[in-house]
Amino acid sequence: MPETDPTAPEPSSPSAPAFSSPPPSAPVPSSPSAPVPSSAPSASVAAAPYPFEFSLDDTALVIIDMQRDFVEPGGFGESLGNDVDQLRTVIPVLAEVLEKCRSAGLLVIHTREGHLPDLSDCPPSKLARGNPSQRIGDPSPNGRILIRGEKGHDIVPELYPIDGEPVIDKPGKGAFYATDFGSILAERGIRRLVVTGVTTEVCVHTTVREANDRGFECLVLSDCVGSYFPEFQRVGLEMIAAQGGIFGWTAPASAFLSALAGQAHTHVPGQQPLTALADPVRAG
Ligand code: TIU
Repeated sequence: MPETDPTAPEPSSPSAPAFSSPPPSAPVPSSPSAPVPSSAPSASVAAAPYPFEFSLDDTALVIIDMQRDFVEPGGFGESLGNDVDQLRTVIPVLAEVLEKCRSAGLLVIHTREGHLPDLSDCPPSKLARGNPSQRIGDPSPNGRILIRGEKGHDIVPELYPIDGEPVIDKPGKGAFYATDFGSILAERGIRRLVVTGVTTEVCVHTTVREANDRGFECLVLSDCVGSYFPEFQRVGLEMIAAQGGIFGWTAPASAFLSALAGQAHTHVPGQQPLTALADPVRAG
């Protein structure tokens, strides 16, 4: 990549208007969307570094960016030089987790990384970063890369959202930045997140770190998150649970599903139907 002069004006796409970052938020209260402790958790997952406890009514399954642009050839992931097959291995395991969570009445939230067609929400630095073979907004077999409304931007069919499941469209790597993810969690009394999706060291990590700082407890399912790099997958998971769970917990899907199965048997559907709370929300 050619040397760049840091004092030179930002390169810009001819059709892209000036990037406008979201307005600075009002002074941050001590904890803007801080989860309020509810009743004692009723389920326990065998996790690292110690058991992760949760209840059906205070926990959401979060599926991060399982979009064609990351897991299919010709999209954003491949344009960055990655082998997308590495990520597809999570799909069948995650599909099972999704089905069991839906059956148990757990809130399910999906995210998608992407940008407005005019790229006004895409920082020029993100557009230029990495000197990719194709840039965000360029044409691809699945439409314009990482642009909302295009086929490549959408979620893979195996994990497609159903009515009532919020879909958070985010311009960044983290799910909280410039979205209403935090307010949706607060409205629904969610304080724990079971986190899945791609990629482990980028959007999963960023979201878990953002959530951790906001007071949420995160369990990352180790075989439901994927990286283009096996080493990053291993180390990325270790980082989360290190230092006594500095960012959260990790466990395989099987451990979470065992705990969920115990809950599903004791849960009385209809008493507090979560689906009634889950109005269709297409955030963003
Ligand atoms: N490049 C990479 O590993 N990931 C991303 O750009 N986005 C997400 O992780 N979703």
